[in-house]
Amino acid sequence: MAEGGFRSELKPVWCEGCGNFAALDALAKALETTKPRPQDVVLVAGIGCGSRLPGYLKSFRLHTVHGRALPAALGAKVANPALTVIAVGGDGDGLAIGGNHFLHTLKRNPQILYLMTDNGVYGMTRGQASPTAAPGLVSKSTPYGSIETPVDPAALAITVGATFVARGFSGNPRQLRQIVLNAMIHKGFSFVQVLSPCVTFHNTYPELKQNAKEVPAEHDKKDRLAALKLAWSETPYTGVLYDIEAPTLHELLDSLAVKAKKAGPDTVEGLLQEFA
Ligand SMILES: Cc1ncc(C[n+]2csc(CCOP(=O)(O)OP(=O)(O)O)c2C)c(N)n1
Ligand code: SF4
Repeated sequence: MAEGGFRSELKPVWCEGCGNFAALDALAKALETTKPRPQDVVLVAGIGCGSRLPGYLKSFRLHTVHGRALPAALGAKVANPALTVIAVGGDGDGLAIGGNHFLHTLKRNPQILYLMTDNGVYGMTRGQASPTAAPGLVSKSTPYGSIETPVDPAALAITVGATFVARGFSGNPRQLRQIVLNAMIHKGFSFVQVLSPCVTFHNTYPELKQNAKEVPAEHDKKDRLAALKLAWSETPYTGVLYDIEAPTLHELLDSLAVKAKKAGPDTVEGLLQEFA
């Protein structure tokens, strides 16, 4: 790959210091390492600051509507399984309006990488509380403090059935690069929550720098309960939490096709007789 690698000619319009820069860097490096051809890559996003990320990389890009990155990504993958499909977006995009898609895409285990830039607010619309907003967060939409229980995206992903779940932090770019690379080569759906501070409306860099810890080396990534405990912990653990092997959506669809072929017209006839 030539100098500049996968980065496009567009300059990010993010605020200086925004956590999204580290997510962009990690994804660009993972693409430069795994070396798909840019024309074989589709980056899909909804709407938000994090959702601008695909514009800064060389590939096909789908800038869809707010919350719909995952169904569009799944559509692209089903239409052309040979593509490397990557979805990106904020926690509002993926967990509020897009929450339903999050659940149903994960549990099908398609070969898609999903990078969620989680800043706990709606950055693009000027800092309202998002689904991951910390309890008590004072924002434009929660002037007396948020009274809701925050969603933990990594814990949710482990519970719902993702086969690769990791949490990175923009303030730990070395680890984030490794996480995104591992996610890229995982077989099946890989979910990476990036703790990505919005320096303009909710700057969590200082507290995350103080509290975030890397997942202990002895953690068994195949142990779902252990992964869930780490994800749920008061300490924001970063690293690969969960990583298992399971049939992908396409493998399952292929096995269905084989079964349908074997069954042949008998089954169809049998079925028709039932309705006769
Ligand atoms: C259907 C629809 N509803 C609402 C909006 C307004 N809107 C644009 S971005 C956004 C939220 C952005 O927050 P998030 O997805 O967390 O990304 P961030 O900007 O924080 O990266 C909202 C509510 C929209 N564009 N479309
Ligand atoms: S508003 Fe927040 S999330 Fe959006 S670019 Fe600025 S710092 Fe980043």
